[in-house]
Amino acid sequence: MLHLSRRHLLAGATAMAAGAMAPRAFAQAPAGPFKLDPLPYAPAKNEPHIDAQTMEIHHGRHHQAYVTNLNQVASQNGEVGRMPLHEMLAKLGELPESIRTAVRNNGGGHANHTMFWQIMGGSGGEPQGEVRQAIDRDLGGLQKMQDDFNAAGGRVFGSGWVFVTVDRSGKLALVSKPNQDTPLMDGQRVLMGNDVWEHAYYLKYQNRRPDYLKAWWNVVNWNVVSERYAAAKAGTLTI
Ligand code: MN3
Repeated sequence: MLHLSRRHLLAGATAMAAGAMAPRAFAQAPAGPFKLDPLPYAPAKNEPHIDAQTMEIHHGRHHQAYVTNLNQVASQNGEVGRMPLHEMLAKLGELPESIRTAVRNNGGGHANHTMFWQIMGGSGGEPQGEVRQAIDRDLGGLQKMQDDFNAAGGRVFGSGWVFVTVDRSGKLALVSKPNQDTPLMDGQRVLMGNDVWEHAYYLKYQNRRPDYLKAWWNVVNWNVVSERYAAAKAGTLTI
């Protein structure tokens, strides 16, 4: 009996190893056209404010799922993936109704998280230069902007995001969205944003979303935010 169990275990392990070496076994999950970029830094880079395990699960499983689901939709609908993601999200109403919700949720999720990883991995502090001037001019200064941003994030009922949008003239505004909606769906551009889904903070902060919102500023990469601001004014910022 023991011998049999051991043989079964070995057979199972062999099959798993073979499966891992044979990607064709997973051909039902299309590889593109959408791709999950690796995190631009180690998962522990945002410690202690955002723990490494949260980063790994959030990027490798949650974001991966949005990409996988979006590719699934694309594999059945030629028009999905033929235009850039930000354009498709701005034209959701032109997509067939049967796939609109799937593209909204998974395309929004892909765009939001792609932005999110970019603007983290820094060491917080204060922004400099033009983006700082814009924060002072349009959002009442850095402290007020952070307070208002955190308050808006705290008010999101259930899952969603809080964003700072930026227009072609460089003007900033604060906006929150439910689920995986994004200002891209309104034809706007996102300077930066924070994810207030529980999966973004629950392991470390449990129900204390305000603590997470406050701590998150310690990992913002203001250099990347400044680059996004310059790109927005140049008309080259997409997601
Ligand atoms: Mn998320």
